[in-house]
Amino acid sequence: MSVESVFPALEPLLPRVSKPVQYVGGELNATLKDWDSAAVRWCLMYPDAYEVGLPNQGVMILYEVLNELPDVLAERTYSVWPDLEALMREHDVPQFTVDGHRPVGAFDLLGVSFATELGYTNLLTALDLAGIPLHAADRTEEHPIVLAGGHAAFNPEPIADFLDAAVLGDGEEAVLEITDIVREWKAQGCPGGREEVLTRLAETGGVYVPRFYDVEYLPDGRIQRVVPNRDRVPYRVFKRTTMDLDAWPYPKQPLVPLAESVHERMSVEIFRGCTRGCRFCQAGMITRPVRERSIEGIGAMVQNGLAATGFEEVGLLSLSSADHSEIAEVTKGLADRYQGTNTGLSLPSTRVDAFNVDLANELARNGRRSGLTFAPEGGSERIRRVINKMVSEEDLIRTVTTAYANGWRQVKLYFMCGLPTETDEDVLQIARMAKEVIRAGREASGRKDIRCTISIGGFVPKPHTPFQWAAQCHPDTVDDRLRKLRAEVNTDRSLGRNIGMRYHDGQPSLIEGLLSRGDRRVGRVIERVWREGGRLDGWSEHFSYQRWVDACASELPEFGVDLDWFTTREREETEVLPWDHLDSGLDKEWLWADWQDALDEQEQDDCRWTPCFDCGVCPAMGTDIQVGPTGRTLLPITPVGNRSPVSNPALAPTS
Ligand code: B12
Ligand code: SF4
Repeated sequence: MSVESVFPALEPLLPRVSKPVQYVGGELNATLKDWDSAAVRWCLMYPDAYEVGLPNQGVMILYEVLNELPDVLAERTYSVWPDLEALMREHDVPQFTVDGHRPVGAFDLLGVSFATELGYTNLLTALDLAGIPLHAADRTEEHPIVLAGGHAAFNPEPIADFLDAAVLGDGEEAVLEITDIVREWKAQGCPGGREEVLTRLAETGGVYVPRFYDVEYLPDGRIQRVVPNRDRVPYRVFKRTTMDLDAWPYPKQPLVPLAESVHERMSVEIFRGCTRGCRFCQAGMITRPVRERSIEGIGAMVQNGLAATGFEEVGLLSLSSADHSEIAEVTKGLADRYQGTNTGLSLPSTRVDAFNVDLANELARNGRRSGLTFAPEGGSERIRRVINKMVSEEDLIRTVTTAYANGWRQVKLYFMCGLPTETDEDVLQIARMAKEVIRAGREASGRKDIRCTISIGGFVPKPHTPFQWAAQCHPDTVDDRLRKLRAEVNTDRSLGRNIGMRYHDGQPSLIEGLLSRGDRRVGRVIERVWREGGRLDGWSEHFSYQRWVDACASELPEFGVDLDWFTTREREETEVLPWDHLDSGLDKEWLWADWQDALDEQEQDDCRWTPCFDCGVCPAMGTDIQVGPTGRTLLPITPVGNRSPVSNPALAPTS
């Protein structure tokens, strides 16, 4: 049955809201397919405002992978701002897609990509506006299957009541399998209804259906066990891993935003996974093993993507881009190719290493030499041993000195506050380090106008990391340490005025901590916060700490737990964690041993260059690290103007 566009009802509202262009759709490379001829219809959502959501690579990839199937249609939706939400409620306009302005409630599946837990209340807004019951248990065959993915889906328990299913890990192949199952079930006339299609998904072992699992609690509030409550459902759900990135060169046709967005550039993911072993980093742990894209694959994606979009900047994206085994060849090859054009190339923040300054110099050949970003993460060598970020103060000074000597004027350093075992002294070291950086930089560059910005985030312990057992630091302690740090920066004005300091206060991190390590009981808190007006919690102007504290105080005592219990409480080895039945491949015993090593200030090597240390991922997932050097030829060195073909015909540009 055909579905009408809601645009005629939406259009008159747009002049009354801020940034209306974000709701219009029709971006370059957007796809709009015929509704009636599609066998399976996906709506993909990034649960934040358009300006944050549109550049999201995960959604872009899945959108394209799905739309390439002739009988499948995928459209996108983003969170609407509160001004439009109010008007939509007043005029009965449902949550809509930006592609066809079709009501989200009419799709077969609503796939939501969670990079951060602070998007949970946005899910509830979208469901409610779409007319989809908030609770999965209240939905019928009329409603879409609500499916979560992205990093936060590795512990979807806090939103378990609102989800029909969740997928752990890479989505490229998973969405195709899910599509096959839904297509077949629909073609058979939807036998057994919603229950049956969810069972078919669950029985693959790679789709988690929370309602098929019962959680039993101990009298003290801890979890006793999580067990499947029916046959055909596995005890543990495994994560998905896309092994050969060259076989998945997506997005081939990146979307170009209509309105201003957080990323005005094209990104090419040069590898996935990271085995550096930073103990705080959930992304590094859950995306193992490392899988590199080949030099030719990267070159073709850059060339095709630029041709398809007209972007003038390309970011080489990954969790630690300078670690690609052929990064020097990649950067030199690209810099040669785009020399003399308007194309800028960049790396995201990198490890502290002088080699990375060479890379940055290479990439900046074409243009501005503004700022470089490094991530030492901890202020003292002691705390860096705890978090397994092996950088000495000497390395740092040498690296930034090289940067300033090479004409870079601005260095940005990322740190965290509130790390396990941290003391005031560890944090104050950040100020001393920054001053040393300015001193050394002035000497190396012979200039006084250099800058160093220190950017500090509150540490949040995350599931599937060695710090999953750690007590989260209370926001009052974090704020107090940051105040002391500011005072320390300012003790010497001649240096302090060249140091910028950016930080967020500690309160949102505590709520992120609740949502990261929470269990199903936290769902009640999320719902209450949303009912009390909680919207767009990732935005400081909308976030209300008090609303979350009050909701915890109302909803949690009944279970004998509270906000502190979920956040500032250290867990014991034997405690059943809410995500233990969700298999990221990491061996829990290995994680515990690594947590003990952290407390003993013992470091762990990177298995890319040292023997496997048995974290468990490769045997559990049947995978292996995939790194070069491949010895394959470089990108053609001919500048783009001359357009020579790439050496691998399979990866040749499409235009
Ligand atoms: C670019 C980027 C940003 C950009 C752009 C965000 C955007 N719109 O995409 C900006 C600067 C805005 C940003 C902001 C933030 N980011 Co950020 N960001 C990244 C970065 C560098 C790349 C993300 C990416 O494109 N990955 C590649 C894509 C392909 O992977 P993916 O999105 O996970 O998608 C795959 C799967 O997850 C899955 N999948 C995803 N969605 C779905 C949905 C369904 C239904 C299914 C089936 C599958 C599926 O399929 C995809 C393909 O395989 C990552 C680090 C990294 N390399 O991953 C950090 C990262 C994702 N960000 C992170 C954080 C913490 C943030 C912030 C919260 C920081 C802050 N304190 O403000 C904000 C949150 C913004 C917001 N409100 O959402 C963390 C996430 C922490 C975690 N959970 O481990 C990461 C991992 C960095 C890190 N190491 O800490 N970020
Ligand atoms: S199993 Fe071994 S090789 Fe694979 S990611 Fe873990 S430590 Fe590295």
